[in-house]
Amino acid sequence: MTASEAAELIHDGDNIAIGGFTPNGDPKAVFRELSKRAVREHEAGHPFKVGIFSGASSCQSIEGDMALAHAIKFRAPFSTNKDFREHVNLEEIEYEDMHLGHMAERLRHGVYGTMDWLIIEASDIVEGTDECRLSLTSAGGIATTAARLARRIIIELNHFHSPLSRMLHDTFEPGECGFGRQPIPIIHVLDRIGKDYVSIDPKKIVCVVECNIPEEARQFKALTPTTEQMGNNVAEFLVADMKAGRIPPQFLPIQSGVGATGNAVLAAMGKNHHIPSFEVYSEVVQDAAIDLIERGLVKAASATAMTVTNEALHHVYDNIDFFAKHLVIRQSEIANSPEVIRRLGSIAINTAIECDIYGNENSSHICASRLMNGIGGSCDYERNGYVSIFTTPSTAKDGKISAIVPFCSHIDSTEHDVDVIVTEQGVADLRGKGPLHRAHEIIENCAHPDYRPLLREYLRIAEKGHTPHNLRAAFAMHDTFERKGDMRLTDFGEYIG
Ligand code: 0RQ
Repeated sequence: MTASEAAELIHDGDNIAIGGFTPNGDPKAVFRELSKRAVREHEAGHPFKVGIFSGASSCQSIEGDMALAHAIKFRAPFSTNKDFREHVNLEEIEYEDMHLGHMAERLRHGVYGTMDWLIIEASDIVEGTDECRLSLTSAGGIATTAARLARRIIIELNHFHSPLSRMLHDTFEPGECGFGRQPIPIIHVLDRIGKDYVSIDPKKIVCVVECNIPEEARQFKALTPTTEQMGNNVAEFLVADMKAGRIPPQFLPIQSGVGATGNAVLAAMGKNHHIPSFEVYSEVVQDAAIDLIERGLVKAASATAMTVTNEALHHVYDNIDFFAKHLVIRQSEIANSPEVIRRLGSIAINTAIECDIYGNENSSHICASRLMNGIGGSCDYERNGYVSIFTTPSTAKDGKISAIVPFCSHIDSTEHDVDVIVTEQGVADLRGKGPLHRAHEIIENCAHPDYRPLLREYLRIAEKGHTPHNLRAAFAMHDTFERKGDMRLTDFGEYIG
């Protein structure tokens, strides 16, 4: 079928599960037609909105164009798309921002109702009478579970990918809770415990759409002195922890989040001569990780997606025999499993929008109300990691916003799940410290010098207690930014009289 014929099969109100994870490995051809169809339906006065369920964020052709077409009724579990966020913040789309590691289980438990469709990208299909074996492309996501649960399946056979992509995959679905569920038997980063394909009931396959479409991968922002310094600070902190005997000499697997900062942190670790070659157990590998694998600085990597540029992806395909020995792509339920993260002792490194002086962290909302992206897999890793690190530049928007605030305007990882905060200014190690000790550490080591006097003043006006706060002034810096456009203009006197 053509992509537009396939798009005609979808009905208003349908729930669509998709393959892929981040902008990589997503089906693109049918959604490019579906968003056009939604516009036509709306012009003709017909309602047309669908639910979209995935492993993580997706690409412009899916959540961006469908949001612009006013065609998303519900979306979970993550997004990094500007158009999508705009329509969520207009209260047009219901979006559940949730842990990526829980998504497959929620689908199994029917939390989102029936999945009318799975639209999935493949690099190859091996047909059989009882089973079709589908080779995934650059991501694992929720493919195995969604293929089993969806009523009907559309496969995009995308020749942009190498059919050999299959060599990277390990698909495994855990048993059901309450029925003697077995442990997930991953002991080492590269352990393979499942199949290298997704098994599909041929009766469910409605059509195959052939295409040749590059990934809609983002280009990474170039390293800046700030991101490089944050990367160096993380690397030096980890070296000191290794010297102190808290991290064993063979090191522990690293998890590094999405975005420019995550990429910069990994690049800085690769440059630090005191860090031995290490392993990665993460939800995504970005370009920096691919480079480090090739240079032998990363010995083994496990992820649920290659969130890489098209150049890096083809480099992997061209050298698949090498990369298949060093990289495995899993289902997100396994990559983000608390059990496995805890067993391996992953060091979690994710990016915050803001942290407060007691260590609470916000990675999803701007000034409380407005969605940025979401939590993604950050809490899966931060809650269960061996050491839980959040990085953030100390300021945003040319210094008008401090990333260290008295109280986070939205909280994703609580102070109990945050061990270390790193900015370009320095490192606050919060382990073994009470709230006031933490506050001094964060203000003096991580806040930008422009904001340290304000944050010290906040502590002075806070009511005495275990975690001192002043309820009238806790959001004064945010409020001042909203009213005057610069947090540096905060006058706590205006709030406490
Ligand atoms: O805005 O794009 O207009 O310049 O946020 O910030 O500094 O470019 O950094 O690309 O690493 O993104 C937290 C959003 C950071 C990301 C976040 C503005 C800033 C800029 C982007 P512009 P940077 P990054 C998931 C793992 C989710 C949690 C996570 C993210 C834009 O890393 O989505 O890591 N994390 N999950 O100016 C107002 C502030 C701000 C601010 C930054 N305090 N107030 N704006 N910005 N701080 C992995 C998976 O699950 C796949």
